[in-house]
Amino acid sequence: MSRTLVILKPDAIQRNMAGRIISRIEDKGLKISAMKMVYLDKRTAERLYEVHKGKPFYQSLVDYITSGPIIAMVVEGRDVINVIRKLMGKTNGAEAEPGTIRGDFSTGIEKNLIHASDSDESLRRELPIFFSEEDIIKYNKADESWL
Ligand code: 3AN
Repeated sequence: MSRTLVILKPDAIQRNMAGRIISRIEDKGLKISAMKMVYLDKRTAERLYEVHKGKPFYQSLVDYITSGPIIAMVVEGRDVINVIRKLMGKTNGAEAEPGTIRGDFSTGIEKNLIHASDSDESLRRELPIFFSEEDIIKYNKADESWL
């Protein structure tokens, strides 16, 4: 079992898609072990997106992610970083494959509904922005032995 950080971005909340996106995560057999809705302040947004500092879309990205509440989650499962990246689809919703979250629900490259850590290194940097170890709930699910 491994972990990843998933963020449902402001457009997911505003477009009433949080439930559908969470369902896809559950349907895949992944386990949600922490979840909270937060309003990111500018400083935290800049920390989350520090790798993009200097890129032409950086300021717009910080404005967007702070424009409304988001839902942050810790998701667990086998090879979960890669599995979630596949469920999300390509960054550009217009190019993302049908069947993926972005491919089905987004045509945006910036407003693309969901973020997930793209590597162990990103996870180590991003997860503590939202959750401490005590926030992550340790529990067994009834379907675990079937996955
Ligand atoms: P991903 O979210 O697929 O990991 P990243 O990490 O390359 O993609 O980009 C982080 C976020 O920055 C994207 N989710 C998107 O909101 C925004 N972004 C990336 N590339 C662009 C771009 N060319 N124009 C505008 N926004 C972008």
